[in-house]
Amino acid sequence: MQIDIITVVPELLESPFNHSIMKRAKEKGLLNVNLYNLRRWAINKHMQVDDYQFGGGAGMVMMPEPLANAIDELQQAKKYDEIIFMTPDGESFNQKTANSLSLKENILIICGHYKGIDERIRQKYITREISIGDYVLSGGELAAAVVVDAIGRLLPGVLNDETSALFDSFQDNLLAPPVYTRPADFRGNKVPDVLLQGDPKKVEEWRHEQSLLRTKERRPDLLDEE
Ligand code: 6GU
Repeated sequence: MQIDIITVVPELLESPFNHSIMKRAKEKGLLNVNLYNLRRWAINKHMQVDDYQFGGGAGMVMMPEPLANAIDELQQAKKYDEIIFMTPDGESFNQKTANSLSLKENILIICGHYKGIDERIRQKYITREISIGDYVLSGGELAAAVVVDAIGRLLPGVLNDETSALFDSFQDNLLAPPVYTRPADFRGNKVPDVLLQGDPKKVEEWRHEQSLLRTKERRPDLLDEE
């Protein structure tokens, strides 16, 4: 899978994909992330990519020309399955969205800054608008890192059996059960017996029960979803 990202702050996205699981995905050739600095398509020598908004009001807006030129140029090299704009007024990102995006070949992500991007770009180019939650970040970069991480770990071959995504929280609308490692007795707090007894069927039942309990307590809303 190929993910291209257009941003005015590529520095913010340089580290997140170079460690741990994302690093492995890259090394195995399963995920390739390219960062493009929007200023490469700036309209003048001041490297301008934003301007005041018509009608007045605080905050700058990302201009249409640099974005349109950037997208046009990148689109000449490949056909994108989705052109995603990261924005707090987009659809809420969740595991279902991550699952469906992980099946795509080529994705372009536009990170917004300031007050956002000119509406005409949204209408002409953007196929999907995504928010990572009901709070405002100073730009779309950290949100894009979240989305790329969530997608990347789902690509076949990125995770091994031990880290398999099948048992993640949310994969079946349930939160993950509690987990324990050695020692079996930590300062008088013991690991539940069932996990020490070695009966895989009982372990499986216990985990499912714990998942349900946890979800009822913490996220009852998940149990109402289809
Ligand atoms: Cl995608 N962008 C910004 N700027 N803020 C956000 C967001 C995105 N998702 C939640 N808050």
